[in-house]
Amino acid sequence: MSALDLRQDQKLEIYRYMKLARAIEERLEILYKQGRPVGAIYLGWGQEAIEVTASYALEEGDVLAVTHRDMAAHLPRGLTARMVFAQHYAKATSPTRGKGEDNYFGDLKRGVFATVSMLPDFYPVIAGAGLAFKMRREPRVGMAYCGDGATNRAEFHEGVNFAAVERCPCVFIIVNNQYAYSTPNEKESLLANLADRASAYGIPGYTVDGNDVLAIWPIIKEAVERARSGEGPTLIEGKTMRMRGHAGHDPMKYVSREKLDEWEARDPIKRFEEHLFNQGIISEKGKNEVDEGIKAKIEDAVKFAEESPYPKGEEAVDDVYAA
Ligand SMILES: Cc1ncc(C[n+]2csc(CCOP(=O)(O)OP(=O)(O)O)c2C)c(N)n1
Repeated sequence: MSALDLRQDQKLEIYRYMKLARAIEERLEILYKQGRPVGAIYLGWGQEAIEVTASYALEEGDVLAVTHRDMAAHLPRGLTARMVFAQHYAKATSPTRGKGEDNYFGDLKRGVFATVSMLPDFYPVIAGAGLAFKMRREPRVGMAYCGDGATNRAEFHEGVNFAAVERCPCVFIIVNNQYAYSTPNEKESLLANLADRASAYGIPGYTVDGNDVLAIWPIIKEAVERARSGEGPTLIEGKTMRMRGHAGHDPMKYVSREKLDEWEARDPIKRFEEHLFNQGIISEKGKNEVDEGIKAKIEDAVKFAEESPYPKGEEAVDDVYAA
């Protein structure tokens, strides 16, 4: 067995993170409709395989920078359901201590940069983090995520090109969920595979089924190791589908029922669960235990968020920087 094969315990961990992400979003969607969170919700429902498997390949000391829809990617880094709900409620106990809402948060102690709104500004930032690691001769890796739409912005080009030229230890993930808000892939780019752009930067690029943990893992793992051993960055596109609107207010009328049904049949959690059952890695009893554990975690996290205080007025400008 090589590092490119997932061990059973790793498979179970990825499975738990994916299910936790889905359960968090299921509850967030309900709470949003009840007007409980203070801001928007950007769900990554349906994207859990690429979201979780990519960041799971990082190690302690590595850094991760993700965007508005990538809550699931935070979980393998140790961010908790309590943090996610407290953040959406803008409570004093949240990672931004009530100064932000939705997925605009991070935790430097866990190597996760706090998300910024502008897309894909984390590509150049991660290139910079990679350059710092290289200059300090630290065996650390930086990973950035962005969506398919974001790849058409200048920062994407600047970030990937700089990292390529400087051989920065970076892994760039494109979560291709078919749409940028209501704009479909074919109106964003003429390329069938966005990872083909890698050849323009002289680096390896891979397009992978973003709903298949087993297909994603070896490609990401190899890219992380490649970066760590000084061979430079890799661009990886995971093809997936956003199964909810751009944000909570969007009924997604621009996507046909047939298309959603097609992707529903490829649901990443159901597919991975089937694999775990077929391999005897999980039983019905084991699955129920996972579900019960997650249910308890969600109840605890929502209660924690609901009961936490809002920040005090006099803390309004603490840790706030303005130019
Ligand atoms: C530079 C910039 N322009 C516009 C926006 C507003 N905006 C936020 S998300 C989004 C769509 C992004 O699409 P994509 O990159 O495919 O990611 P997805 O939302 O599908 O996950 C837009 C236009 C932004 N955040 N930054």
